[in-house]
Amino acid sequence: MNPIVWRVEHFDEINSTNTLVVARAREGAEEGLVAVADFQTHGRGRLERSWVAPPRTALLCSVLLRPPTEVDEPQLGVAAIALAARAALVRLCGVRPELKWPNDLMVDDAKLAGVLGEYVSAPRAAVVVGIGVNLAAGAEHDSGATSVWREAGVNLEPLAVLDIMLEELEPRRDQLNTTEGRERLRDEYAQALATIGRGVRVRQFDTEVRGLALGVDHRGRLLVETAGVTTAFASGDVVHLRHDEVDRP
Ligand code: BT5
Repeated sequence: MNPIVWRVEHFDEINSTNTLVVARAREGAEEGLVAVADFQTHGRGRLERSWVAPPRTALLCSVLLRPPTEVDEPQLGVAAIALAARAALVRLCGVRPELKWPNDLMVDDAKLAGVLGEYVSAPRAAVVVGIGVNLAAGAEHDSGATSVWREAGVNLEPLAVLDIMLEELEPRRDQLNTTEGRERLRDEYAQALATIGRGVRVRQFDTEVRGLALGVDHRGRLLVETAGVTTAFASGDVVHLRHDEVDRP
């Protein structure tokens, strides 16, 4: 296993760390490139949504991974960085967010962090995973968001969180490289996902499915059972249903 060397590039201001790292991936940059910014002018969520954080209130970073070619979608990379961020927060301040499939870190139904995974196919397969973690007061985007400050009353430095998160990402990045490793990563992901075992509504493009989230498969796709039929979702927006909503059509 090749040890990874993280090469961190720090920007005071940038359009989006994901946009930069995707561009570098297309230029052939090696695995391990990390972009971190104090502020993003065009922070991106999924599906053209925006990610908003005032200057220096959040960890805003993106990482370039080059897993083997059988990993041809970003979801396991999303899992790896979400789990690494969660482990870093536990170590630094005791906050243990739950993961919500596909890309949220949540505390009591409020969004603490979001992950954006992008797959780049040429010139060589790459997965770019970016994460925004709300740290200081003011990072909370709206009433559905929270921050480490709000949850734990501590001010964490973005670069200190990045350091520990990269330390935690290293073994999970190794796992991405082998079939057995990916199984272990999948198991850790399934354990951390509050989505599993819940009634869910999954919206993908213009379709909506309601069912029971059974688990995640070896590619990190969400398995949802509806009327005896199991569907695997590679992407989508998920709503966790309340227990009293589960059986109603
Ligand atoms: C995400 O998308 O949650 C992915 C967010 C990824 C952000 C990181 S920051 C570093 C890197 N560079 C980038 O340009 N992006 C990545 P999604 O699940 O689509 O959620 C987007 C929605 O989250 C928005 O439509 C808002 O409703 C909400 N939102 C925006 N800013 C937020 C914040 N700071 N905290 C909580 N929710 C926020």
